Amino acid sequence: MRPPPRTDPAPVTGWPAEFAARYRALRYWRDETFGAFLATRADRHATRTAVVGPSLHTGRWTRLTYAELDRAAGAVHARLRAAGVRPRDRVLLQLPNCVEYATYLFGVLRSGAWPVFTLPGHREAELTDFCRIADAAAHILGGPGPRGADPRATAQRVAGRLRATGHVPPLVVDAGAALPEPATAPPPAETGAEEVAFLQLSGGTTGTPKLIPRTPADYLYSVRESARICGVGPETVMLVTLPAAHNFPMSSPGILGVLHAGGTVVMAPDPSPPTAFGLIESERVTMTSVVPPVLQAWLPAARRTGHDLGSLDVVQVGGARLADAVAARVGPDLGARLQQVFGMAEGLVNYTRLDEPDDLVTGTQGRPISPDDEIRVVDGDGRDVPPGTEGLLLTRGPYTIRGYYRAGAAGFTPDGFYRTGDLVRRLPSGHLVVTGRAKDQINRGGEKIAAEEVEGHLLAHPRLRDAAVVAMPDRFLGERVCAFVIPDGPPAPSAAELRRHLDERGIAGYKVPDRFEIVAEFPVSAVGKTSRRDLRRALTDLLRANTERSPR
Ligand code: OOB
Repeated sequence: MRPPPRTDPAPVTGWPAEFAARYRALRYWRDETFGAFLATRADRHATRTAVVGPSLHTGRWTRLTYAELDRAAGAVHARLRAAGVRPRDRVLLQLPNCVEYATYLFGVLRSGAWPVFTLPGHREAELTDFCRIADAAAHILGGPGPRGADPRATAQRVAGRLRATGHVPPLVVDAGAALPEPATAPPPAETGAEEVAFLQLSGGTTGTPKLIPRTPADYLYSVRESARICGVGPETVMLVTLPAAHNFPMSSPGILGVLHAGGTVVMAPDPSPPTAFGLIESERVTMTSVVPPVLQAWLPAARRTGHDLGSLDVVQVGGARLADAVAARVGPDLGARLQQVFGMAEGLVNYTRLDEPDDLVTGTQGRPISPDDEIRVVDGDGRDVPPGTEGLLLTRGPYTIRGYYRAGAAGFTPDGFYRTGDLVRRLPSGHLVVTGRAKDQINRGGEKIAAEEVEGHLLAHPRLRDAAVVAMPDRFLGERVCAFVIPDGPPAPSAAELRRHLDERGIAGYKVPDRFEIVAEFPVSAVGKTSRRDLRRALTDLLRANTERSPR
């Protein structure tokens, strides 16, 4: 048994009472909790297939009906309870795409503990941060980790780091182990629909990660509406190719939207064309969600594949900007309808609608889910720009948070608008076109990387005086990571040595810079700060000069 939690969850900045009352009156917010969510579906669709995918436990391809998923979630709940996990404890959920993703997700939710949606690629640096911030009671893991790493060994290193700072390490729960008899399942914990139920990860812009508190009331509103907008029903078969922890495959409409409607979720172990196309054919997949680089790999492969992709009706693309020209190829090459999705784990999700004309579907990133999503497009001083002009996107609404977990309301305006850091243009139809970004974040094929976080790790190198991390344009991933570093005198550490240093720090592989530039100084802005914008410009010039020198 663990000792009782040392700290209660710190207050979460919720919606002001008058907003909450309005969202309730409009029936956006309802009483449904996640424990009830699955039980109701299991009653309604008992014998239908809920989840299909590889099993960590048996190593075999596995199908679970709604009744079986509900029973397995009950068994997970029993297991967690026996291990001392209590309602409102925080539990890291770190699994590859597999059937256990669903059973453990619903098992944790049923127990009333809060899943923290970590990615399979996260390593000891990220996991230790999450454990410290959330005071995690348990860490659910399984399967091989990134590049074949053993997640149990990673968890041991996390435990060592936590002990060194006086924190109690989380209990490790192996999702590959056999579950106890389902007969012992305790009833779902009694938690409220407007209480926090889980923590999503923010893409982040600062040195410390931010956790996003979401409630059943706000999240399930976005799930129900997403399912409706995307035409999800009992016949939907959704292929999950992105890591399930991401907000996009989780809820837009994702796993939850499909289970809400009685459809089937197919867990793809990887998004490569052979794996994905094989599953589309064998499972008669009707819908999937991908990031632009995955789509770009699929399009040419679809033209020469021997697999029958005829069941595929809707391909959702989001997480990063989709080029208009690539968007236009979805219909011809995949024989499916495109839906663009511009969302964020903090809340707001925009969709192009399935019945909208081609120019809106290929040329915009959609419009908000809710009539009560408030959108402002402002200049640097916070003043609304004229319609159609580029500006910073601010938003608030019935499923957009008002503050991060244990972080107050930093990142929000005094009247509760979330500062997305995205640059957009708004069309008269309400559609948004994403034109750029004004936040220190790199979007590497949909994976978000906070510049400051990587800089912090680089600066821990004894022979670096300064580091600045910026986005580098990339034909395939959209952006990659470039680190400019100033050595502390000669000889400068090599790129290989800096990579080794970051590997020893234990950061996720996708955050390790793709390129290092050793420089003597950084350009500075008018206020004397390192100008990342000038660095990006210098990098663009450098890359252009390189391609001109070595034409292919
Ligand atoms: C999704 O969520 P996050 O939290 O990983 O990242 C949010 C950020 C946005 O602020 C924006 O910068 C970028 O990702 N983004 C896009 C985009 N979709 C997301 N930028 C341009 N075009 C798009 N279509 O990425 C997310 C959450 C729910 C649904 C879909 C994506």
